[in-house]
Amino acid sequence: MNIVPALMQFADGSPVSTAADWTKRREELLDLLCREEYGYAPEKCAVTAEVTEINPKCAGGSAKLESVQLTFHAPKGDHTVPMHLFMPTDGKTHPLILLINFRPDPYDMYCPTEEILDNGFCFAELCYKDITSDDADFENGLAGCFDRPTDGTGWGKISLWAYAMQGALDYLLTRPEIDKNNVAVAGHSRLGKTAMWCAAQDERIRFALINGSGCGGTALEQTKHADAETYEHIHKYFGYWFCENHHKYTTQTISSVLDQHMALACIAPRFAAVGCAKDDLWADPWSEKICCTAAAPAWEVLGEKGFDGDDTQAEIGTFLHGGHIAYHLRAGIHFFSRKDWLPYMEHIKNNLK
Ligand code: GTR
Repeated sequence: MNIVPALMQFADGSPVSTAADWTKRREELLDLLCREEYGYAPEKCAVTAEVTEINPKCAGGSAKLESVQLTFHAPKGDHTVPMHLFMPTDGKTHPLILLINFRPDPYDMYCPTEEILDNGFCFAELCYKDITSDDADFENGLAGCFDRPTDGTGWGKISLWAYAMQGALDYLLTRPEIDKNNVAVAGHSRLGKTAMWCAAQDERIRFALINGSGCGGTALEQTKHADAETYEHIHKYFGYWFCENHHKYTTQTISSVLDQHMALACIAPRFAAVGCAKDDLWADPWSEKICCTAAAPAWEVLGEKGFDGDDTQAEIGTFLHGGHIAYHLRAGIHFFSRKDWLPYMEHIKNNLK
């Protein structure tokens, strides 16, 4: 498949053919994605944390739950984001999954909390609206604590949500209960886009669990199928998720500049797991699979297996996990299901460092 623009080619047209080339290409791509899609995030600020409540026995008694208040000390003020942090109480360190979710409930319909803990993970949750609202208001919450560039490259909301996940990690990685080598971020839909963009930028993250992320996530724009969301649609209703520069792109004009395989590829040589539901045509599971194929050369130039699949349409029950990018397709609709979490946890367990 000939995806334009080429992933393995620098902007000046020269080839990306060594691991050292890829390191430089990744920097170039991250800069392109900041400038033309998600917007540049604010400068890193200090984050402090306070544990305000501890439930020493939760989820059947084998884990504890801490309520943590994360305070971002930003140039225009402080903003505090609550976080739930579950940790098994067996005295061992455990891999972490950090979920950015739609609701603040620790036992939410988008996460089988007890099952995640039983699988030996620490589990942290942020609610995206506690960071900043899901609308075009750039003055509330953490958004109001920074000046936002007005030259078209200023952070969209996805970028700011991802920024807050990174701030949460600053704290989480200080916790002795957490295995720092095995950190995953997860999200669904708009928050799947967010988890992907977070992992693309942050090399502390070993696993990105990217669920139903679709347009602006892991669905390749140039291959969009009938009934799929396109850039035109997303800009009309959710333009504030992206930087203003992105609004000029359509499915037709994007091809010479960027596409979503570039964002996914920035996770190389780490691990990404892409999951979708068969009836979620809006997110376009097929274009997500093509995107995995298109991103794979980034792993291959680093000597790793990229994607153990091709660009044909998947059957229900597909779980391709022989490479660093895993892909699964389950039956059903747009949702972050237990049937998504199971392959994600398996992918992590198979690839622990
Ligand atoms: C839809 C949007 C998608 C997806 C979804 C969600 O309305 O068009 O891009 O992000 O919302 O977040 O549930």
